[in-house]
Formats: sequence, structure tokens, C-alpha cells
Amino acid sequence: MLLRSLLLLLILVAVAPRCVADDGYRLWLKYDLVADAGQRAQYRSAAQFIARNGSDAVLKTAATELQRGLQGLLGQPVPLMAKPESTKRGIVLSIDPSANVSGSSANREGFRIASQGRNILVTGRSGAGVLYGVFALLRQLQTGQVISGLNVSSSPRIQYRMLNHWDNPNGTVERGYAGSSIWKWNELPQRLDPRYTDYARANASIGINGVAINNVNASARYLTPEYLEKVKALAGVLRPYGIRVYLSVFWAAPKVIGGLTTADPLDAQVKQWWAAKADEIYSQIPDFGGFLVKANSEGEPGPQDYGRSHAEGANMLATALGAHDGIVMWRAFVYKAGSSDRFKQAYEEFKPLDGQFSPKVLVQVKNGPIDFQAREPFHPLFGAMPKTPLVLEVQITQEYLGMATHLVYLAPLFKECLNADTQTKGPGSTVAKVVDGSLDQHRISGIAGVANIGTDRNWTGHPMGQANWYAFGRLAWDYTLTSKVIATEWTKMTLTREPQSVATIVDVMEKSRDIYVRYTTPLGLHHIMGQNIHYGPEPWLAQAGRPDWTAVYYHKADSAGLGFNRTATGSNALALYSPGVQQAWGNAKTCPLNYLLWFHHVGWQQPLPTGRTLWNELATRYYTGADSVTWMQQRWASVRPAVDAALFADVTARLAIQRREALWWRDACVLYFQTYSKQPIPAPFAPPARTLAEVKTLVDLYQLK
Ligand code: BDP
Repeated sequence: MLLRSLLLLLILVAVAPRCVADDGYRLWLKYDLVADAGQRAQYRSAAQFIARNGSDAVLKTAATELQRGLQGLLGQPVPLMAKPESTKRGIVLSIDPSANVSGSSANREGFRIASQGRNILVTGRSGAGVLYGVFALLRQLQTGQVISGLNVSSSPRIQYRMLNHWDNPNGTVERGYAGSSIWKWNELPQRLDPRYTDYARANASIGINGVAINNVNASARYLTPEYLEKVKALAGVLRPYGIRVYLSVFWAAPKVIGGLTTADPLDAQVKQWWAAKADEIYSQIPDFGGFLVKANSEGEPGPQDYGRSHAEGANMLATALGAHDGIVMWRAFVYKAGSSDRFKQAYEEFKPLDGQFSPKVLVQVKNGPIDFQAREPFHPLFGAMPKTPLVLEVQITQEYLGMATHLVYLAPLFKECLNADTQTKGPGSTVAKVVDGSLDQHRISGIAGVANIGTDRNWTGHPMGQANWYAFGRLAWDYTLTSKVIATEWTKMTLTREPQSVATIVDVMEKSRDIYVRYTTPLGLHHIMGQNIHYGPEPWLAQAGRPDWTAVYYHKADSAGLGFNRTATGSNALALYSPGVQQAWGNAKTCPLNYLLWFHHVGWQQPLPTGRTLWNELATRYYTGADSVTWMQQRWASVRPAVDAALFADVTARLAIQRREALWWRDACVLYFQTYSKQPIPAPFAPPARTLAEVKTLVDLYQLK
């Protein structure tokens, strides 16, 4: 009897993993058995051992990860040897600081994967390089590529590839939609949640090498000895994965926790306090990355409180870092109340400071001039501060893009910004070249993504949100990758390898961002979302703490037309761009429709190049956008046999919410703007079945007011 029960238990344990639904925890690092027996046999014969040349900590991580990956993919353990076995074929991992890899010779993170004799050599310029090479090799197997005869090399185009967590000490995440913060401050430093390691693995697999672990609206608490011990423990988990820890700092920390009466950056005691704090941090965390700062923005304190400039503030912190190998990332997300056009604020404050920042300072600029809207023109500071390295900041968390219920693949948004041509040094002066430092020959370069990660079992809330984390890392490494290539990799590693389903899912992902723009903010509308929570439509919002927190400030609907005139006859924000860009966007007749209402107030009856009037085009986009969600639902339904059942059901349900909310957006916006245009809903579309008053009540319903 006992024997029988034991046997039954054994059988159950053996088959259990197949029965358990895919909860998404493993992200794109599933390492499931390669289904194709022929391919598996090829991989097995090429990977009979792993040899590791050296004992560098990150190199060791690389070997361990490779073993883990191969064990899963090949269904058998692969032994780790001190040196290659002459009679077998295997994978040899080694560090060679002068390895011949693509990219700049100063780059220590590059790798080469090459076949040599019987073996595959993965050579990195450093342990991290080998780790990135190992993940690249595993990706080949995960996506079903041939691995014999490989000869590829790669190195990152951008040096500091950062995730910014907007996590608070109390476990909440500002603008986080995937549960709570993954950092368990009450447990640190004694207990290290295994999740930290899986987080590090996921980041390393896409080349992320730095994480700012706390909210830019920072608590001073992180700089206390008590918290630094906890941060040190986290840094210890991330270090073997080539990831450095950074802290967002609260400008007034010298007052709040230092007992000083001022936080003036020119005050000797303040300078001394920060220098001592930096020394203290480095004594605990020798590879500490540096500081991220939001100052004099949205109520945060900063150097301007003492009549000092952003440069004076940033440089003081850079000096405090002294000889330590750290940097200051100073955010340019500023907009004072009362400005004529928020669009111009950051430019007006920061452009004059170009050339004044110390060499350790990078200025971190959001992709667009307002605030992570579904589509923005590129920020006019890109190209305008040639003497300052600029970090591009994008939002991976979908604050303005449907949070965790809308499927919106963000690589097209990121790429639209990276590919935008500032034309500041002639054609081809793309944002990407500003950011990677090549346009102005900067020694340092950075890119930051605001994380969408939380304690939800699948990390990102929406299962498809994982693709945005993945895409950010891949583009940070190499912004020339296409969004389609990235979506295909991710889908194959995460959802299915069945070719037709891969093609379908990638197609839906590729179109999803444009669809979202169509049913929320077509033709260059922006900032018409719900107040505070930033979810759902609220174009009628006219009263808020500040005019530039309302919707009417941005869309400027009146009986004549719609849109913000930012030409010379309006706020003239357009003048912040180079002449070529001004020319492209300056004329309402020729301005690309995606940016039209960003720069022009256009008459309702104005004909557009599509052959429709502005009003008819606007209504058409809202209707076709919402209908495209039905298309997404249908396409997703077709992949059912190829993807995990639980995951399929989850995405199906979220798409149903997305459809409901796309209709909410559509009805709210067409009914509201109709009160100005006085035009009927154009054929073939049926007018909304509900009234504007009815739709307005939905804000309370869905926003849980
Ligand atoms: C806005 C968010 C706010 C952030 C701010 C920032 O709504 O929560 O603090 O960006 O980037 O979009 O500092």
C-alpha cells in the first residue's frame, strides 16, 4: 500500500510540470525541452560539456546559467569542466579583454561566439561580456536557430542601460500596475528573496547593467545606514549578473536625515555631507553606480530653492562622488507652474546650462516634451545640448498606455523616438546618435526605462507587458534591431514556436501601439486622459491644481477647430527644433498627421491629405481604432491551440477589457469633441448609443473614485 502510494506520488511529481499552467514567472527564460527531436540531437551533440576558463564571479554566473539553460532545452545535464575535453564537442567560456568584437575598443561588455574546431567559443571582454554571449547563444537555441558554424560578435551601443524603479519604502510602486514592489525592505538584509536572483537573470539576459531601485520622488530613508545595509545586500545579489545598483536621492536629505539647516549645494557643510555619504556608500557597495535625481520638479526640492542652477546641484553631487566610479543622472523633467506652454519648459531651463555640467553628469530626458504620452514628438533637448551626454528616459510601465489591461507593444514607440532625426548636425542626427554619444563624441552614454515590474507572479501584470521589458533591454543594447525581430524573439521564447501563431502574435504586437493611439489620442491629441490616475478619457477636464494638468489646456477645442498652435502664431514651441524639423512640422497642410494637433489648431472642416475633413478623420480614427481591438481579439483567438491555456485565457480576458475601454475612449472623445464641431458622426459609423453625460459617469466607475 505504502509502496503504491509512493509510486503514485512519484508519477504525479514527474508529470506535474506539464499539468501546471504557465504562470509566466519564467518570463522568456523558460528553457523548455526543444520539441524537434532532430534539432535537439544537433544541439546535444554540439554541447556535450561546458568549459570555463577562469573564476571571475560573472563568468561563473555565465557557466551556471548555460548549464541551467542546456539542461532544460536538451533535457539532459551538461557537465562543467575545468578545460575542454579533447574527444568531445562542447562550449568554452573565456574572458579576453582584447577579444575582437564589434563596436568601440573601450567597450568591455562585448562578446564573440565562434566555432573553433569541435567547440563553440564564447569569448567576452569581461565576465559580463561572456554572460551576454551565453544568453545570446541560449537565445539561438530557444528560437530554434542553427548553432554550428556560428561567428557573431556584438557589443552594446549604449553604456549605461538602466531600469528605473519607481518603488517606495512602503512597498508601493508609483505608476506600477503589477502588484507591489519586489524589494522587501522589511526582510532585508537578512532574507534574500529568490525572486531577486530571477530578476537579475532576466535583466542580464537582455543586457541591463544598472538599476535605480527607488522612486525618483525619493525618500531620504534610502541614505540612512539602516537602509544602506539593505541596499548592499541587494547589490550583492545583482553583482554576479553584471548589474550595478543606483539610488534616487532626495535633494533635501542633508536636512531631513543629516541634521543640517540647509541643502544649498554651495554650502560647505552640505558638500561635506554628500561627500561623506558617498564614501559611506562606497565602503559598503564598492561598485555602486551613482545617483539619479529629480529636483525642482513637481514639488520636489532642489538647488533652485537656494537660487542655484541644476548644473550647480548636479556638479556638487558629482564632486561628492569624487574618485569613485559613479555618475549622476540629473533629470530634465521640469515644468514650472504658469509657463505659457509646458512643452518648452525643460528646454528653457536646461539648454542654457549646456557646457556647465561636470564630466560625471548625464542629463536624463524623457522621450517627449510633455510626459510619456502614447505618441509625442521627440524632446527638443535632443540635439540641443551637444556638450552634455543625454540619457533617454522611456516609460516601460504603461501609465498612459492602458496600464495592465491594454495590450500595447512599446518597441515601435521607443524606436520612433530613437530613429527621429533631430537634424541638428545635418540629416541623420538621430536621437539614437545623440544618446549613444556618437553624434557629439561623448565618452559616456545612457538609456533608462521606467520599470513595469512588480510582485505579480508574472512580473508585469499583463502577460504581454513582459515583451516591453524585454524590448527595452534589447534596444538599449542595439537600437538598430527592428521591433519585429524583437517581438519574434520574445514570442518564440515566451509563448509559442508554432510558426503561424508566432506570425499572428507578432503582427498584433506590431500594430498594437498605433491602434492604441487611434482610439485614445489620434492625430496628435495628447494629455486628455483621466486626472491623477491617468487612465481612461477625460477630455472635458478643465479644472485641476494647475492649468497644465487639465485636458483643455492641451487640446484647445473650440468652435473653430482643435489642437495646440505651437507655430510662430501660437506658443512657438516649434522654434525649439532645428530648421529642417520646423519645416517638416510647421505647415498644417504638410505636417505628418501623427503630429498635426501637437503643433496646429486645425479647423473642423479643414480637408486632410486622407480626403476627409479633420472632424471626419478624427471620428474615423476613433471608430476604426476601437474596431481594431476586435481584430486583435480575433487574431488572438486563432492562436489558442498554440499557447498555454491559462495564459491564453488571461490575455483573452484582458483584450475584452481593452475592447470595452476602447469604446469608452471612442464614445467619450467623439461625443465631447462633437459639442464643438457640431458635425454628425460620419458614415458608415453609427453614433454612440450612450450620451456624453452617461459616458462621463464611467470615469467614476472605472477609476474607482
Ligand atoms: C509622471 C508621473 C509621476 C512621476 C513623473 C516623473 O505621473 O508619477 O513622478 O512622471 O517622471 O508621468 O517624475
